[in-house]
Parts: sequence; C-alpha cells; structure tokens
Amino acid sequence: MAFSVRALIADDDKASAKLVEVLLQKWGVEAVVAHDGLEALEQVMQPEPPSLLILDWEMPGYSGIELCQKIRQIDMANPPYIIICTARDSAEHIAEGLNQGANDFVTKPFNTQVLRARIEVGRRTLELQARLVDAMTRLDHLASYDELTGLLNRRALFERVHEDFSRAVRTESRLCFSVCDIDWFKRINDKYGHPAGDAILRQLGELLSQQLRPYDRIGRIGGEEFLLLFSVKDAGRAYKVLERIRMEIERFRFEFEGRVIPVTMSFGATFVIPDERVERVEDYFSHADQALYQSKEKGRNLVTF
Ligand code: GH3
Ligand code: MG
Ligand code: MG
Ligand code: MG
Ligand code: MG
Repeated sequence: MAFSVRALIADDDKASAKLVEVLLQKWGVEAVVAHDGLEALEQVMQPEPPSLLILDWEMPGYSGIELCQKIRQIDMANPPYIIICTARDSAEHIAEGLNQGANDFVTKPFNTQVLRARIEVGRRTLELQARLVDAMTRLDHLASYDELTGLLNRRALFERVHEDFSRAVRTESRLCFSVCDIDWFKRINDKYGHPAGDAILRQLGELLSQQLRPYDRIGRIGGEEFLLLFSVKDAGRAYKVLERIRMEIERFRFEFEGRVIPVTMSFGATFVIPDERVERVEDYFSHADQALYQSKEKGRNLVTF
C-alpha cells in the first residue's frame, strides 16, 4: 500500500482553501482545513498532526512564514513537509519562504498538475523520512538494549549508572550497587541445552525487573551477569532487598519445554553514599565484583557486601 499522508490546508481565503481541499480529496489525500495561523498551529500541535502542510502566506494570527519558523523551532521526530502557497512570486519571496523552513513553494493561481506533482514529492519525502526515523529508532534500541533479555546492555547501562550517581549526589540519596551472577550456569547449559539457558536468562531478566522499582536500574553486564542499582536508606535494608531477590530466584519455577530448572544466583554488593567523584563508579563496580567472588567462594546462592 502506498504511504499515505494527511494534509493541512491553511488559507484565510475560504474559496481558495476549498479548491485545494476538493483537489486533495480527488487525489485521495485526506485533509483538514484551517482559516488562520492560530488554528493551523493548533492542528500542528495535535498528538497526531498532519504531515503535509499547505500554507497560505498572508493569514490572520500567524502568516505562513511565521508558522514555518515556529514549527521548525520545535524539536520533532517527524517534522512536517511544508509547501507555501501564495500569490507572492518574486524571487525574494520564494527565497525567504524556503529560508524560513518551507520545503517547497507554489505560486497562485497554481497549475493543478504541478500542485499534484509537488504534493507527490512531499509524500515521497515524508515516506523516506518515516523510514529513516523508524530505522534510527530501531538502531537506537539495538545500541542500548540487550536482544535476549530486553534489558539495558553494558554500555548503555554504565551511561545510565553514571547519571544515576550524579542524581543521587544532588538528591543526597544512598544507593546499593550490586553485581549478580547465575550459579553453575555452564552446567545448566550442558544439562538442559543452550536454548534452555537462553530461556532462563529471559525469565530471570523479567523476574529481576519485577523485583525492583521502575526508577531503579537494571542491566545485563554480559553472559549470565547482571547489575542492579537501587536507592536505599542503609546497608541493612540493602542486604534485605538483595536477600529477598536471591530467595525469589531460588523459589521461582524456571521452565523450559515443560522441564523445571533449578536456578540460584550469587550477589556481590556495596552500599554507596555517592559523592562528586563520578570515577568512583568503577571502584564500586570492582568492590561489588570482589564481593561476588566471595559469594562464589563461600558456596554460592549468597549475598555478600
Ligand atoms: P559460577 O557459578 O562460578 O558462575 O559458574 P558458571 O558456570 O555460571 O560460570 P562460567 O563463567 O564458568 O560459565 C558461564 C556460562 O554462561 C558459560 C557460557 O556458555 C554461559 N553463557 C553466557 N552467555 C550466555 C547466553 O547468552 N546464553 C546461554 N545459554 N549461555 C550463556
Ligand atoms: Mg491569505
Ligand atoms: Mg564466571
Ligand atoms: Mg555464573
Ligand atoms: Mg559469569
């Protein structure tokens, strides 16, 4: 199916607006009409605004040019394609219209065929833009999220963690920084198969997310290792939170193809009173990592600070 656009016709001359509206209808382009600049801007500010704007130059409220300027100042993911439509056809006017952010310029009285072709150019441009925005959105997601678990990947996670620390300094809140790792995961893979291991990682990602609050931070550092960062009043409470999570995992029925697979996790953690030195994040990480190592040494399925 051809990519379809919705148009806005803004013209204080009702007959002229009607003419364009009828033509667009004939060409299968859905359109809304505004008779002054304010009404037009309102339309553009809607949650799902028209993407092709056909603006008269002189209108009460805002002129077509003022509208262009205003619209181009707004940071839009999918900015509209703007055609200025006016009787002013001097070279200066055309140049000004384009310089103020219009994509195209049609002089009145316009030739119907030319208007149609220009609208088609707009449609093609908007289609290309939509595809680009879509691809960028998917790339952004791929760059930040782990494909298997849907959690933040290591790089994006550490970026966010640095921000979390700066915020914690400002709000004088305290944090618990924890690294956790599935016990004997290699054996699980060997015994139940790699797809079963993947399923566990996915289920575990969900379980961990459920255990934390939406504003806490969680991500997959790599392999079967995750990072948890949450605000908490004191070390005692931080220990309780992690103990609860550890027990939830121990209790949870991880399933793959009808088989229940027992899973436990070891935790290393450090209680943090954030300060201005952001480079400390790496220190906290290595602290938590050493504590994790101790949990493993002491027999696994443990929380160590
Ligand atoms: P420990 O209790 O000391 O952590 O033992 P372990 O077996 O969990 O640790 P080890 O580091 O020896 O093995 C980790 C295993 O995790 C090896 C690797 O194949 C597996 N693994 C890493 N990433 C994935 C993944 O994405 N999917 C699956 N199925 N397995 C993974
Ligand atoms: Mg006018
Ligand atoms: Mg290991
Ligand atoms: Mg492991
Ligand atoms: Mg590991």
